[in-house]
Amino acid sequence: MQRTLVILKPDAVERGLVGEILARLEAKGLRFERLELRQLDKDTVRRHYAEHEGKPFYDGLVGFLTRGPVVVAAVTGPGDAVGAVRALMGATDPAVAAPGTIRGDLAMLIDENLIHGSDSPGAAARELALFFPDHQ
Ligand code: DGI
Repeated sequence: MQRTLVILKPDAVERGLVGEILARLEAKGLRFERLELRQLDKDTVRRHYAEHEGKPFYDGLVGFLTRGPVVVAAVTGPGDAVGAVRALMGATDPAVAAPGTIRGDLAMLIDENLIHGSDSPGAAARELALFFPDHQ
């Protein structure tokens, strides 16, 4: 079993796509150990996206992730759960994300690309500790 962190970003909540996106993850065989609607604060988002600090889109990204509630989830599954979520998400830029993926089917803009999934097992461990510090 492997674990990963998923965030359904504010655009997913605003557009009423939470059920659709969670259904895709569930149908793949992934399960939710923790699942919570949460308003993120800027400090948490800055730490989560620390690797992007200083880039031109960083401030906009922090503003976007804090503009309304998100769904945060600790997701698990047999085999490569990290890779499974990344494959379902599709490319970062929805303009080039493949049809059949969440971003490819449901989004248009890189600034509002619906979903975050950890990009490696190491990142997953770090991000799960940040968002669910009491989760073993
Ligand atoms: O893991 P991803 O979300 O696919 O991509 P990432 O970790 O490289 O970037 C995190 C988020 O930052 C991404 O979902 C959207 C935003 N981002 C990344 N690169 C760009 C960007 N936003 C803009 N406007 N321009 C970029 O080049």
